[in-house]
Amino acid sequence: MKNIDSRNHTRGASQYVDDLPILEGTLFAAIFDSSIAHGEIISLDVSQAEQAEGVYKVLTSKDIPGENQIGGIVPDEPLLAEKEVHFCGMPVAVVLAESSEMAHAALKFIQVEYKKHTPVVDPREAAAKGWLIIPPRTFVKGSVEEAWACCEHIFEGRADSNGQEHLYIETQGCYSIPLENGKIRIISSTQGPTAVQRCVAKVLGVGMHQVEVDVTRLGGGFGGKEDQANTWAAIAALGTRCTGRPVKCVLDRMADMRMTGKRHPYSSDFKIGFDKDLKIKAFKATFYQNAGASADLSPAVLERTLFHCTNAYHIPHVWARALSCRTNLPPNTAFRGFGGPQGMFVIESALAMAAEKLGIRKEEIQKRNLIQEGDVFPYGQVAEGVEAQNAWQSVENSFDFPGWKNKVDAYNLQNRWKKKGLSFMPICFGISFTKTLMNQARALVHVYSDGSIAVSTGAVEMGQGVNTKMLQVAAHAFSVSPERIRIDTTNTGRIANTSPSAASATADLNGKATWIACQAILQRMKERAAEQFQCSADEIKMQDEWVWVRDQKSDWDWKQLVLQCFLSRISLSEHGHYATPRIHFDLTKEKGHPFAYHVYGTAITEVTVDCLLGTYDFDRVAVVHDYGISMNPIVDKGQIEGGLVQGFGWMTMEDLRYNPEGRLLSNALSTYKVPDIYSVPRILDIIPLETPGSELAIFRSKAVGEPPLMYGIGAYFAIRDAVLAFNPQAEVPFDAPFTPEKVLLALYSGKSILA
Ligand code: LUZ
Ligand code: MOS
Repeated sequence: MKNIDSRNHTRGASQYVDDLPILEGTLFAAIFDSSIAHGEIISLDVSQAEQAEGVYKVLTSKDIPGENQIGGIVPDEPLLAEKEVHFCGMPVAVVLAESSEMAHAALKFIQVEYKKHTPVVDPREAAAKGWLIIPPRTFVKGSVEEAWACCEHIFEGRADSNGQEHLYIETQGCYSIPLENGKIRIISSTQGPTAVQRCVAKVLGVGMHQVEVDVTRLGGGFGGKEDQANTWAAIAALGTRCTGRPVKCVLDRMADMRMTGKRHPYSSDFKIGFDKDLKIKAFKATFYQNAGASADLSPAVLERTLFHCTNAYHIPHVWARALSCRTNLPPNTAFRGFGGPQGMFVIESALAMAAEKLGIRKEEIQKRNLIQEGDVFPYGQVAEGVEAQNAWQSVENSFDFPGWKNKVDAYNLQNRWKKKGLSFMPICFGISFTKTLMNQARALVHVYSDGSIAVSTGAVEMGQGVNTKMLQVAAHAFSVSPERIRIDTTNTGRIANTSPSAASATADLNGKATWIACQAILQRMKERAAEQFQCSADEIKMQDEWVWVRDQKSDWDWKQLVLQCFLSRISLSEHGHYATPRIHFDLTKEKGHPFAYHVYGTAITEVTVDCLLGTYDFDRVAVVHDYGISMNPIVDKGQIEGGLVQGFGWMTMEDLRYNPEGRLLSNALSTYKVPDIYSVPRILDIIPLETPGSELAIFRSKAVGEPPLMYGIGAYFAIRDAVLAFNPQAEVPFDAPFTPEKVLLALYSGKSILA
C-alpha cells in the first residue's frame, strides 16, 4: 500500500501550520532572543517597540499568568528570560503585531542591557566545574578492573561526535485560537501534543482541559519537535491569553536554527581489552554529553547512550558512566537515535583503534564479538534472537564480501590519488521508550452508520507514514477497503495523555491500541450477525467487506451489518488502550528488561576518497535489515534510505559550529551542509533479514524509524579505512564529522608521506 499522503504531498495539497487560513484579528509573533550566551539582564525596555507601527503588545516574563517554566524532566527552563540568559537564542520578549513583517521590524526597538559572564561551551569544562544536569549514571556488568589483568591487548582513547541540526523542512510553529470560557485551541507542529498541552496549561496557570492541541501532520520532526515545539506553542498561547486574539508564531529558518537545540555533541573516553582470540573482555567508557543550558530531554538521551554503548557486541565486563553537562548552548534535545548513535560511535572507535594497532581488519574483530542468543546486555536484558549474527552473515554472503574486498584492494593498488575504503556497521537498537510508563497508547475508532470509519490515535504523522500504517491496521481488522477509512488529526480532546511520537515505537503502540479498539467493535458486530444467522459469534467472519457464516458468504455486506447494528442500538465506537507488556527497569540497580525487543542489521559501506582534495563519494551501501515481517515494505524502505543518509550527514558533512562565545556560526544552509542527492550512495541495496519478527511489534513488523540512522556510522569508518590505505602512518583522531577539511588534514598527517 502506498503512503496515503503521497498524492497530496507531491501536489502541494497537504496542510501544515503555515498553510492554515488566517482568522480575522490574528496577531503575529516575533521573538526577541538573547544575543549573548551567558549573562544577567540589567535592564529590558520594550516601550519603544510597543509604539512601533502595527505592534499590539510586547510580552515579557512579567506577562506570564502561570509558571514561567517549561522544563519537562527537570524544572530548569524559563519560557522567557527573567534575570539571566543562558544561551544565545534564548527567548527574552515577544512582539505581537498585525503582520509578521511589522512584528519583526519592531524587534530592533527593544532595548536590553546585559552584564556578560564567560560562557562555557565545552562539556568537559562544564563537568570540571561540576555543572551537571543530573547526577552521573553508571551501568556496571561484571568487573572491568578485574578483567584488565586477563587481557592480552588493551587500548585507550577518546572519541568525539558533534551535534546535528534537525532541519525538518517545516520549521517550528504554532497557531493559537481563543475559544469561549478561556479555552484555547492550539494547532502545533509537534511530535508531542500532550507535552504541548501540559506545557501551555502550566504557563497559563490553567487546567489541561482548558487547552486543546490539534496536529494534522508535521513537515518532519526527527526528535526536534518531541519537546521543543512546546516553547512556540506556549508563546502563542500566552499571546492569545494576554490579548484575546488568535496568535500565530512560526519561526523562519535562521531563527529556528539559532534558537532550538540539536543532537547532543558528546566527548568520550574509552578503554577496551581483548583476550588472545580477540574476544572483547572488558569495555570502560565515560561519556560527556553536551546538554546545553537546560535539561530538556538530556537525562533520557543520556540513558539511551548507556543502553547502546556496547552496540551489537557481547562484552562480559562493562563499566560505563555518563555525565550530562550543562553548557551555554541552546538546550540539546531528542534526535533520531536519541543518544544511541553517540554511544555506538565510541565502541566502534574503540574497535577501529584496536584493529589499526593490531594491523588487522576491523570487521574481523566485530564479527567475532556479535551478540548471540542468551547473551546479557549490561542493563540485564537477555538477547532473544540470532539476528545480529544472521544479519552479518547474510550481508557478507549476499554481496560476496570477499570478492568485493578484492576489487577494492585491486583498485587501491592501481590508484595513487584515489583510495577506496570499506566498513561494516552492525546495529542493535532497543525498541520502547526507556521510561517504562511512556509505553502506552490509545485509539478512538468510530464506525459511522454509512459504513465509513474514522480513526484517531495518539500517533503524529511526520512523514514517516504512521497514518498509512494505522489505516492498514483498521482495514485489516475489519477486512474492509482502505477507502472506507479516514485517519483523523491527532487531538488531545479525542486522545488524552499521549506519549510523543518518538522512540520508533509509534506504530507499535498506537497500532496495537487501534487493533484493540477495532476488535471490540467487531465483536459486538459479530454478535449482532450471529443473532441474524442463528449461529455463535465465533462462527461469523468479516472478509473482503462481506459477512461470512460458517465459511459461507452471507447476503449481508459490511454496510448492511453496520446499519443493522446501528438500528439495534449497538455501540459502533470504541476507545482502545494498549500498554507494552513485560517491560520494566529498576533505576536503583540500573537493571531490568526495558525494551520490548531489539532491531538488528548490518551495513557494508564503500567510499572513494580523493586524496588530493579530501572529498569523498559514497559508492555503495549494502544493508541487510531486520524488519521483522514488514507491514509496509515501501514505507519501511523509505525510512531506511532516509535514516541512512541522515546518519551519513551527521558523520561526514554536517559541521555544526559554535564560536567560543556560544554563537552559532553554521546558522543557515549556506554554512551548514546537509546531504543532498549527490550524497546518496550510487548503489543502495537493502534486503530484508528473514526473521519471524516480534509479537510485540504491530503485525510482527518491527520498528524502523531510528535504527537505520546508525548504519550511517559506517561512512565514518569507511572513509577512515580509505585514508589509512593512502597513508598508513596517518594519525587520525576519532572526531566526527569527517568533513573533507578533516579528511585532507588526516591524509597528510603523521609521518609525512610526502617527505
Ligand atoms: N524519547 C523518549 C525517545 O522520551 N524516550 C526514549 O527512550 C526515546 N528513545 C528514542 C527516541 N526518543
Ligand atoms: Mo525521537 S529522537 O524518536 O523524537
